[in-house]
Amino acid sequence: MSVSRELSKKFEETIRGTVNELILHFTNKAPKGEFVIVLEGKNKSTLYFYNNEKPMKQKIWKLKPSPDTQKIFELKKSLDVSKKICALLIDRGIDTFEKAKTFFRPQLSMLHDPFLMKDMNKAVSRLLKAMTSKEQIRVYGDYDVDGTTSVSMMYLFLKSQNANCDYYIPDRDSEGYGISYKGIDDAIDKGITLMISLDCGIKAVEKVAYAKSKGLDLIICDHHRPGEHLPDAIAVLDPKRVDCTYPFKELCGCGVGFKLIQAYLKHQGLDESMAFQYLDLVAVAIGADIVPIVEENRVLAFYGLKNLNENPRIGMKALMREHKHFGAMNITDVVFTIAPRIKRSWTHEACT
Ligand SMILES: [Mn+2]
Repeated sequence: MSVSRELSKKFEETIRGTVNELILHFTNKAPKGEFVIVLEGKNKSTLYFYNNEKPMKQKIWKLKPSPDTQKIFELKKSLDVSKKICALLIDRGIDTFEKAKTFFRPQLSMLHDPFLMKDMNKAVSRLLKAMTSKEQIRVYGDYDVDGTTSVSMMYLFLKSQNANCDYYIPDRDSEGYGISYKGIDDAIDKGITLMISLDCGIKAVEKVAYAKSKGLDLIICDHHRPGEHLPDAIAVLDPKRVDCTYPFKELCGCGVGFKLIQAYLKHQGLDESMAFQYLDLVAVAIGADIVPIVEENRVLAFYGLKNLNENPRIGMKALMREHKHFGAMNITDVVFTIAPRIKRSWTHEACT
């Protein structure tokens, strides 16, 4: 018996029931020749069909063992909901009354202190300096949904605070993703002295150094994983920085920008709730960027959807106009209705 046959036989022997049927279903469809099955991860398996040319990869889901019945019983007693729901909650780490309350009733007071984010103090003082001395500020984004909603949010906020600002979204074809030399040169030509990058910038080490040499300061708001070196910006806000102890790592770019707004308001002794009007934009970014909707993202998305449903801004209203769904918009509607329309706008622009 060949190695691959032996492996597949072993695999089939170790699994039963539905999963086994699934495997048989796949194996029936497998191209002629031998196949190898490789197991990976805790809850996910990966099947490789080998057909002497290219391995074809498919993923299947393995069933997680049911949670402990005693645990289910205890949670059922405190929540008074069905056993099935209790089991699903425990599966997701929600195993106490308090955790369930947080999950079902997210509160804006649960949002973390924005100053817990590394460099937030530096970002706020530089922004404040630019605001008080009426410097020209540029909001620099990305062409995807997270990037455009971030720019929209930051631009609207700065304008509401009477800032001298403009915005810039790079052209996908000629400039590509992230901070571009063209964007920097254009900013310098226009007398801009502070640029806030959103959803990009964490890896722009050379470009940020170039901007600095030309007298253009940068505040970076990003959520991508940093490279080996951080750019030499005035402030680098990114919860994925290894030296950032911010308690939640999964914010989207718009979420990081939102934290800067929150911090600015807090620092100025202004009502933090002024930032909450932008949560519709944050919710759209959360949905479109597929960041996990847990913890702080869940609070942001919950209240963002509330804004979208109860008091949509004019642009969002227009994007939702053709929406045939009855009842309230949920995050899936956002992903399949609003996000593609925002995405379409830059593809469209690039075609004209
Ligand atoms: Mn993003």
